[in-house]
Amino acid sequence: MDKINIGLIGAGFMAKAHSIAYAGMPMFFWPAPAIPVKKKIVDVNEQAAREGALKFGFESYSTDWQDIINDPSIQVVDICTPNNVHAEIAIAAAKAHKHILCEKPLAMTAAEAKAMYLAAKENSIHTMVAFNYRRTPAVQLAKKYIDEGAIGKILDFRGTYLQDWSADPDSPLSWRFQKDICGSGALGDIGTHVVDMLRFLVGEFDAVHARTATYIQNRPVQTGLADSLGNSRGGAEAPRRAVDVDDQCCFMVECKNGAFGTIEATRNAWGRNNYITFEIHGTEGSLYFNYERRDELQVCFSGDGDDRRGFRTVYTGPAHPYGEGLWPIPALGIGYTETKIIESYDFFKSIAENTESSPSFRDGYAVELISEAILKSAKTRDWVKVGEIQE
Ligand code: SOE
Repeated sequence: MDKINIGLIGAGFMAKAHSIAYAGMPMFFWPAPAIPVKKKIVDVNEQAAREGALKFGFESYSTDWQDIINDPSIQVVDICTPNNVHAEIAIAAAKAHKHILCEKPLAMTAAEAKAMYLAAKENSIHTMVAFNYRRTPAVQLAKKYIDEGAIGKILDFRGTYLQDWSADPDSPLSWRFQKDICGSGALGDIGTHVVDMLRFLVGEFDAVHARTATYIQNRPVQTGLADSLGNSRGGAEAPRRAVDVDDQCCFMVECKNGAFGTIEATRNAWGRNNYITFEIHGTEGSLYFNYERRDELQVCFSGDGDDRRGFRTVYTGPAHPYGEGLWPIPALGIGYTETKIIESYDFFKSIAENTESSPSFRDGYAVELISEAILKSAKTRDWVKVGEIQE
Protein backbone atom coordinates (compact mmCIF):
# COMPACT_ATOMS: atom_id res chain seq x y z
CA MET A 1 0.00 0.00 0.00
CA ASP A 2 1.53 3.29 -1.13
CA LYS A 3 1.86 6.41 0.94
CA ILE A 4 0.80 9.59 -0.86
CA ASN A 5 2.17 12.93 0.35
CA ILE A 6 -0.22 15.86 0.58
CA GLY A 7 0.36 19.60 0.52
CA LEU A 8 -2.69 21.55 1.68
CA ILE A 9 -3.18 25.25 0.98
CA GLY A 10 -5.45 27.34 3.25
CA ALA A 11 -5.72 26.57 6.99
CA GLY A 12 -9.38 27.39 7.71
CA PHE A 13 -12.66 25.47 8.04
CA MET A 14 -12.09 23.33 4.95
CA ALA A 15 -8.52 22.45 5.96
CA LYS A 16 -10.02 21.03 9.16
CA ALA A 17 -12.56 18.94 7.23
CA HIS A 18 -9.98 17.63 4.73
CA SER A 19 -7.39 16.86 7.44
CA ILE A 20 -9.92 14.82 9.43
CA ALA A 21 -10.81 13.01 6.20
CA TYR A 22 -7.17 12.08 5.50
CA ALA A 23 -6.77 10.70 9.00
CA GLY A 24 -10.13 8.89 8.99
CA MET A 25 -10.14 7.44 5.47
CA PRO A 26 -7.99 4.32 6.19
CA MET A 27 -9.91 3.75 9.45
CA PHE A 28 -13.18 3.43 7.50
CA PHE A 29 -11.99 1.98 4.22
CA TRP A 30 -9.51 -0.81 4.79
CA PRO A 31 -7.49 -1.86 2.91
CA ALA A 32 -7.13 1.79 1.98
CA PRO A 33 -6.27 2.65 -1.63
CA ALA A 34 -3.28 4.57 -0.22
CA ILE A 35 -2.18 6.08 3.07
CA PRO A 36 -2.44 9.88 2.96
CA VAL A 37 0.54 11.59 4.59
CA LYS A 38 0.00 15.19 5.75
CA LYS A 39 3.30 16.70 4.61
CA LYS A 40 2.93 20.47 4.48
CA ILE A 41 0.24 23.07 5.18
CA VAL A 42 0.33 26.62 3.82
CA ASP A 43 -1.51 29.75 4.82
CA VAL A 44 -0.64 33.38 4.05
CA ASN A 45 -1.12 34.05 7.76
CA GLU A 46 1.93 32.65 9.60
CA GLN A 47 0.04 31.98 12.84
CA ALA A 48 -2.72 30.12 10.97
CA ALA A 49 -0.12 28.03 9.11
CA ARG A 50 1.87 27.23 12.27
CA GLU A 51 -1.20 26.34 14.32
CA GLY A 52 -2.71 24.47 11.37
CA ALA A 53 0.35 22.20 11.24
CA LEU A 54 -0.03 21.43 14.95
CA LYS A 55 -3.76 20.84 15.16
CA PHE A 56 -4.30 19.19 11.77
CA GLY A 57 -1.14 17.07 12.04
CA PHE A 58 1.09 18.31 9.19
CA GLU A 59 4.85 17.68 9.29
CA SER A 60 5.72 21.26 8.29
CA TYR A 61 4.19 24.58 7.32
CA SER A 62 4.88 27.60 5.13
CA THR A 63 3.29 30.92 4.13
CA ASP A 64 4.12 30.44 0.42
CA TRP A 65 2.11 27.97 -1.67
CA GLN A 66 4.99 27.72 -4.16
CA ASP A 67 6.81 25.69 -1.49
CA ILE A 68 4.26 22.93 -2.10
CA ILE A 69 4.55 23.13 -5.89
CA ASN A 70 8.36 23.06 -5.68
CA ASP A 71 8.51 20.13 -3.25
CA PRO A 72 9.12 16.99 -5.36
CA SER A 73 7.99 14.71 -2.53
CA ILE A 74 4.43 16.11 -2.63
CA GLN A 75 2.09 14.18 -4.95
CA VAL A 76 -1.30 15.71 -4.10
CA VAL A 77 -2.15 19.41 -3.83
CA ASP A 78 -5.28 20.19 -1.85
CA ILE A 79 -6.67 23.69 -2.50
CA CYS A 80 -8.78 25.05 0.37
CA THR A 81 -8.29 28.76 -0.34
CA PRO A 82 -10.80 31.44 -1.34
CA ASN A 83 -11.89 31.08 -4.96
CA ASN A 84 -9.77 33.84 -6.52
CA VAL A 85 -6.53 31.84 -6.27
CA HIS A 86 -7.83 28.39 -7.24
CA ALA A 87 -6.85 28.76 -10.91
CA GLU A 88 -3.31 30.06 -10.39
CA ILE A 89 -2.46 27.36 -7.85
CA ALA A 90 -4.16 24.53 -9.77
CA ILE A 91 -2.49 25.36 -13.07
CA ALA A 92 0.94 25.51 -11.38
CA ALA A 93 0.24 22.20 -9.61
CA ALA A 94 -0.89 20.54 -12.84
CA LYS A 95 2.26 21.69 -14.64
CA ALA A 96 4.27 20.17 -11.76
CA HIS A 97 2.35 16.87 -12.38
CA LYS A 98 0.66 16.82 -8.99
CA HIS A 99 -2.86 15.46 -8.53
CA ILE A 100 -5.35 18.07 -7.27
CA LEU A 101 -8.31 18.15 -4.92
CA CYS A 102 -9.89 21.61 -5.15
CA GLU A 103 -12.66 23.13 -3.04
CA LYS A 104 -15.79 24.33 -4.80
CA PRO A 105 -16.70 26.27 -6.80
CA LEU A 106 -13.83 25.26 -9.06
CA ALA A 107 -13.22 28.76 -10.39
CA MET A 108 -14.36 32.38 -10.57
CA THR A 109 -15.55 32.02 -14.19
CA ALA A 110 -16.11 29.37 -16.85
CA ALA A 111 -13.03 30.65 -18.71
CA GLU A 112 -10.85 30.03 -15.65
CA ALA A 113 -12.37 26.60 -15.14
CA LYS A 114 -11.64 25.71 -18.76
CA ALA A 115 -7.96 26.69 -18.34
CA MET A 116 -7.75 24.53 -15.18
CA TYR A 117 -9.41 21.58 -16.89
CA LEU A 118 -7.12 21.80 -19.92
CA ALA A 119 -3.96 22.12 -17.77
CA ALA A 120 -4.99 19.00 -15.85
CA LYS A 121 -5.77 17.10 -19.05
CA GLU A 122 -2.50 18.06 -20.74
CA ASN A 123 -0.53 16.87 -17.72
CA SER A 124 -2.58 13.66 -17.23
CA ILE A 125 -3.24 14.24 -13.54
CA HIS A 126 -6.20 13.17 -11.43
CA THR A 127 -8.47 15.97 -10.26
CA MET A 128 -11.45 16.24 -7.97
CA VAL A 129 -13.77 19.11 -7.06
CA ALA A 130 -15.00 18.94 -3.47
CA PHE A 131 -18.73 18.67 -4.14
CA ASN A 132 -18.94 16.41 -1.10
CA TYR A 133 -22.72 16.26 -0.64
CA ARG A 134 -23.22 13.95 -3.63
CA ARG A 135 -21.18 11.44 -1.61
CA THR A 136 -23.77 11.18 1.15
CA PRO A 137 -24.78 7.48 1.07
CA ALA A 138 -28.49 8.42 0.73
CA VAL A 139 -27.68 10.48 -2.38
CA GLN A 140 -25.66 7.60 -3.81
CA LEU A 141 -28.61 5.32 -3.07
CA ALA A 142 -30.88 7.70 -5.01
CA LYS A 143 -28.43 7.45 -7.92
CA LYS A 144 -28.50 3.64 -7.70
CA TYR A 145 -32.32 3.56 -7.77
CA ILE A 146 -32.39 5.97 -10.73
CA ASP A 147 -29.80 3.93 -12.66
CA GLU A 148 -31.73 0.71 -11.94
CA GLY A 149 -34.86 2.34 -13.38
CA ALA A 150 -36.71 2.11 -10.05
CA ILE A 151 -38.46 5.47 -10.60
CA GLY A 152 -38.70 5.13 -14.39
CA LYS A 153 -38.05 8.11 -16.62
CA ILE A 154 -37.37 11.30 -14.68
CA LEU A 155 -40.04 13.92 -15.34
CA ASP A 156 -39.26 16.77 -12.98
CA PHE A 157 -37.31 17.76 -9.89
CA ARG A 158 -36.77 20.54 -7.40
CA GLY A 159 -33.68 21.30 -5.38
CA THR A 160 -32.78 23.72 -2.61
CA TYR A 161 -29.77 24.83 -0.65
CA LEU A 162 -30.95 27.17 2.11
CA GLN A 163 -28.92 28.53 5.01
CA ASP A 164 -29.40 31.51 7.34
CA TRP A 165 -25.92 32.42 8.54
CA SER A 166 -25.89 35.69 6.57
CA ALA A 167 -29.53 36.69 7.12
CA ASP A 168 -28.55 39.24 9.78
CA PRO A 169 -27.53 42.52 8.03
CA ASP A 170 -24.77 42.85 10.67
CA SER A 171 -23.14 39.54 9.87
CA PRO A 172 -19.73 40.42 8.47
CA LEU A 173 -18.56 41.09 4.95
CA SER A 174 -16.09 38.26 4.47
CA TRP A 175 -14.52 37.28 1.15
CA ARG A 176 -17.75 35.40 0.35
CA PHE A 177 -19.47 38.75 -0.37
CA GLN A 178 -16.74 40.28 -2.54
CA LYS A 179 -16.95 39.50 -6.24
CA ASP A 180 -13.22 39.91 -6.90
CA ILE A 181 -12.51 37.12 -4.38
CA CYS A 182 -15.50 34.78 -4.68
CA GLY A 183 -16.82 35.32 -8.25
CA SER A 184 -20.46 34.96 -7.20
CA GLY A 185 -22.41 34.81 -3.93
CA ALA A 186 -24.97 32.20 -2.86
CA LEU A 187 -24.84 30.77 -6.38
CA GLY A 188 -21.14 29.80 -6.32
CA ASP A 189 -20.92 29.12 -2.60
CA ILE A 190 -23.88 26.80 -2.14
CA GLY A 191 -26.01 26.76 -5.31
CA THR A 192 -23.23 24.90 -7.12
CA HIS A 193 -23.49 22.02 -4.61
CA VAL A 194 -27.10 21.37 -5.55
CA VAL A 195 -26.36 21.91 -9.26
CA ASP A 196 -23.66 19.24 -8.98
CA MET A 197 -26.01 16.89 -7.16
CA LEU A 198 -28.88 17.25 -9.63
CA ARG A 199 -26.60 17.11 -12.66
CA PHE A 200 -25.24 13.84 -11.17
CA LEU A 201 -28.72 12.43 -10.51
CA VAL A 202 -30.84 13.77 -13.37
CA GLY A 203 -28.47 14.59 -16.24
CA GLU A 204 -26.87 17.43 -18.18
CA PHE A 205 -28.48 20.87 -17.96
CA ASP A 206 -29.43 22.36 -21.32
CA ALA A 207 -30.89 25.80 -20.51
CA VAL A 208 -31.73 27.93 -17.48
CA HIS A 209 -34.02 30.82 -16.62
CA ALA A 210 -32.82 32.62 -13.49
CA ARG A 211 -33.42 35.42 -11.05
CA THR A 212 -30.84 36.67 -8.54
CA ALA A 213 -31.17 39.33 -5.81
CA THR A 214 -28.98 41.13 -3.29
CA TYR A 215 -31.17 41.97 -0.31
CA ILE A 216 -28.47 43.25 2.05
CA GLN A 217 -26.58 45.88 0.10
CA ASN A 218 -23.72 46.43 2.56
CA ARG A 219 -22.23 44.70 5.59
CA PRO A 220 -19.71 45.51 8.34
CA VAL A 221 -16.22 44.68 7.14
CA GLN A 222 -14.91 41.52 8.79
CA THR A 223 -11.99 41.93 11.14
CA GLY A 224 -9.39 39.16 11.24
CA LEU A 225 -8.56 36.74 8.48
CA ALA A 226 -10.65 33.72 9.42
CA ASP A 227 -14.08 33.54 7.83
CA SER A 228 -16.48 33.47 10.77
CA LEU A 229 -19.51 32.53 8.61
CA GLY A 230 -21.86 34.92 10.40
CA ASN A 231 -20.86 33.80 13.87
CA SER A 232 -19.48 37.22 14.77
CA ARG A 233 -21.21 40.56 14.31
CA GLY A 234 -19.36 43.60 13.00
CA GLY A 235 -21.37 45.95 15.28
CA ALA A 236 -23.09 49.18 14.35
CA GLU A 237 -19.85 51.22 14.38
CA ALA A 238 -17.79 48.91 12.14
CA PRO A 239 -17.19 50.38 8.68
CA ARG A 240 -19.58 48.93 6.11
CA ARG A 241 -18.79 48.04 2.52
CA ALA A 242 -20.97 47.19 -0.45
CA VAL A 243 -21.90 43.58 -1.23
CA ASP A 244 -21.46 43.05 -4.98
CA VAL A 245 -22.68 39.45 -5.33
CA ASP A 246 -26.04 37.68 -5.14
CA ASP A 247 -27.65 36.87 -1.78
CA GLN A 248 -30.15 34.61 -3.45
CA CYS A 249 -30.66 32.82 -6.74
CA CYS A 250 -33.61 30.92 -8.09
CA PHE A 251 -33.75 29.24 -11.47
CA MET A 252 -35.65 26.89 -13.73
CA VAL A 253 -33.72 24.17 -15.55
CA GLU A 254 -34.35 22.23 -18.72
CA CYS A 255 -32.22 19.10 -18.99
CA LYS A 256 -30.96 17.55 -22.23
CA ASN A 257 -33.01 14.42 -21.45
CA GLY A 258 -36.23 16.44 -21.23
CA ALA A 259 -36.50 16.57 -17.42
CA PHE A 260 -37.53 19.94 -16.01
CA GLY A 261 -36.82 21.40 -12.58
CA THR A 262 -36.27 24.34 -10.25
CA ILE A 263 -33.39 25.15 -7.90
CA GLU A 264 -33.09 27.83 -5.25
CA ALA A 265 -30.15 28.89 -3.07
CA THR A 266 -29.86 31.50 -0.33
CA ARG A 267 -27.87 32.07 2.84
CA ASN A 268 -30.59 34.40 4.18
CA ALA A 269 -33.43 31.97 4.91
CA TRP A 270 -34.04 32.33 8.66
CA GLY A 271 -34.49 28.94 10.28
CA ARG A 272 -32.75 26.96 7.55
CA ASN A 273 -29.26 25.69 8.34
CA ASN A 274 -27.87 23.28 5.80
CA TYR A 275 -31.15 22.62 4.05
CA ILE A 276 -29.99 20.79 0.94
CA THR A 277 -32.98 18.99 -0.49
CA PHE A 278 -34.14 17.39 -3.69
CA GLU A 279 -37.34 15.76 -4.77
CA ILE A 280 -37.31 13.85 -8.03
CA HIS A 281 -40.45 12.53 -9.71
CA GLY A 282 -40.31 9.79 -12.33
CA THR A 283 -42.87 7.80 -14.26
CA GLU A 284 -42.52 4.93 -11.73
CA GLY A 285 -41.86 6.67 -8.43
CA SER A 286 -40.40 9.55 -6.45
CA LEU A 287 -37.34 10.18 -4.26
CA TYR A 288 -36.88 12.84 -1.58
CA PHE A 289 -33.71 13.78 0.33
CA ASN A 290 -33.00 16.40 2.99
CA TYR A 291 -29.37 16.73 4.15
CA GLU A 292 -30.56 17.78 7.61
CA ARG A 293 -31.83 14.17 7.88
CA ARG A 294 -29.00 12.72 5.83
CA ASP A 295 -29.24 9.10 6.97
CA GLU A 296 -32.61 8.91 5.26
CA LEU A 297 -33.87 8.58 1.70
CA GLN A 298 -37.61 8.87 1.27
CA VAL A 299 -38.98 6.69 -1.51
CA CYS A 300 -42.32 5.97 -3.12
CA PHE A 301 -42.59 3.40 -5.91
CA SER A 302 -45.61 3.05 -8.20
CA GLY A 303 -45.52 -0.73 -7.62
CA ASP A 304 -46.36 -0.26 -3.91
CA GLY A 305 -49.94 -1.41 -3.30
CA ASP A 306 -52.69 1.22 -3.46
CA ASP A 307 -53.35 0.78 0.25
CA ARG A 308 -49.63 1.35 1.05
CA ARG A 309 -48.89 4.25 -1.24
CA GLY A 310 -46.90 7.10 0.25
CA PHE A 311 -43.31 8.06 1.03
CA ARG A 312 -41.44 5.66 3.27
CA THR A 313 -37.99 6.05 4.79
CA VAL A 314 -34.95 3.94 3.97
CA TYR A 315 -32.20 4.44 6.59
CA THR A 316 -28.83 4.02 4.92
CA GLY A 317 -26.43 1.47 6.39
CA PRO A 318 -24.25 -1.52 5.49
CA ALA A 319 -26.56 -2.60 2.63
CA HIS A 320 -26.14 0.72 0.83
CA PRO A 321 -23.38 2.55 -1.07
CA TYR A 322 -20.13 2.80 0.95
CA GLY A 323 -21.87 0.76 3.67
CA GLU A 324 -19.06 -1.82 3.76
CA GLY A 325 -16.67 0.83 5.11
CA LEU A 326 -18.93 3.00 7.23
CA TRP A 327 -20.86 2.05 10.37
CA PRO A 328 -22.24 -1.49 10.98
CA ILE A 329 -25.84 -0.48 11.82
CA PRO A 330 -28.15 1.81 9.80
CA ALA A 331 -28.80 5.26 11.29
CA LEU A 332 -25.78 5.31 13.61
CA GLY A 333 -25.21 8.62 11.88
CA ILE A 334 -23.58 9.93 8.74
CA GLY A 335 -22.00 13.36 9.21
CA TYR A 336 -20.22 16.07 7.27
CA THR A 337 -16.95 14.28 8.13
CA GLU A 338 -18.12 11.03 6.58
CA THR A 339 -18.92 12.78 3.29
CA LYS A 340 -15.38 14.17 3.27
CA ILE A 341 -13.89 10.77 4.18
CA ILE A 342 -15.75 9.16 1.26
CA GLU A 343 -14.53 11.97 -1.00
CA SER A 344 -10.94 11.31 0.07
CA TYR A 345 -11.43 7.53 -0.41
CA ASP A 346 -12.75 7.98 -3.97
CA PHE A 347 -9.99 10.42 -4.85
CA PHE A 348 -7.14 8.23 -3.60
CA LYS A 349 -8.76 5.17 -5.19
CA SER A 350 -8.81 6.90 -8.59
CA ILE A 351 -5.13 7.80 -8.18
CA ALA A 352 -4.11 4.31 -6.99
CA GLU A 353 -6.11 2.49 -9.69
CA ASN A 354 -5.55 5.14 -12.38
CA THR A 355 -9.28 5.47 -13.08
CA GLU A 356 -11.47 8.53 -13.79
CA SER A 357 -12.14 10.70 -10.74
CA SER A 358 -15.58 12.18 -10.34
CA PRO A 359 -16.56 14.99 -9.97
CA SER A 360 -13.38 16.01 -11.79
CA PHE A 361 -12.24 19.40 -13.09
CA ARG A 362 -14.31 18.60 -16.18
CA ASP A 363 -17.42 18.44 -13.98
CA GLY A 364 -16.32 21.61 -12.16
CA TYR A 365 -16.01 23.31 -15.55
CA ALA A 366 -19.49 22.07 -16.55
CA VAL A 367 -20.90 23.58 -13.33
CA GLU A 368 -19.14 26.89 -14.09
CA LEU A 369 -20.77 26.94 -17.54
CA ILE A 370 -24.14 26.49 -15.81
CA SER A 371 -23.33 29.31 -13.34
CA GLU A 372 -22.32 31.57 -16.22
CA ALA A 373 -25.67 30.88 -17.94
CA ILE A 374 -27.55 31.55 -14.66
CA LEU A 375 -25.86 34.92 -14.14
CA LYS A 376 -26.49 35.87 -17.77
CA SER A 377 -30.15 34.88 -17.56
CA ALA A 378 -30.59 36.86 -14.33
CA LYS A 379 -29.49 39.93 -16.30
CA THR A 380 -31.40 39.32 -19.52
CA ARG A 381 -34.46 37.81 -17.76
CA ASP A 382 -34.59 35.24 -20.54
CA TRP A 383 -33.82 31.55 -21.08
CA VAL A 384 -30.08 31.03 -21.66
CA LYS A 385 -28.54 27.91 -23.18
CA VAL A 386 -25.69 26.41 -21.17
CA GLY A 387 -22.34 26.58 -23.02
CA GLU A 388 -20.65 23.40 -24.26
CA ILE A 389 -17.42 22.04 -22.75
CA GLN A 390 -14.50 22.87 -25.04
CA GLU A 391 -12.01 20.02 -25.00
C1 SOE B 1 -20.90 28.43 3.57
O1 SOE B 1 -22.09 28.70 2.95
C2 SOE B 1 -20.48 26.97 3.49
O2 SOE B 1 -19.34 26.84 4.30
C3 SOE B 1 -20.12 26.53 2.06
O3 SOE B 1 -19.04 27.26 1.53
C4 SOE B 1 -19.80 25.04 2.06
O4 SOE B 1 -19.49 24.58 0.77
C5 SOE B 1 -21.02 24.32 2.62
O5 SOE B 1 -20.87 22.98 2.54
C6 SOE B 1 -21.28 24.77 4.05
O6 SOE B 1 -21.51 26.15 4.02
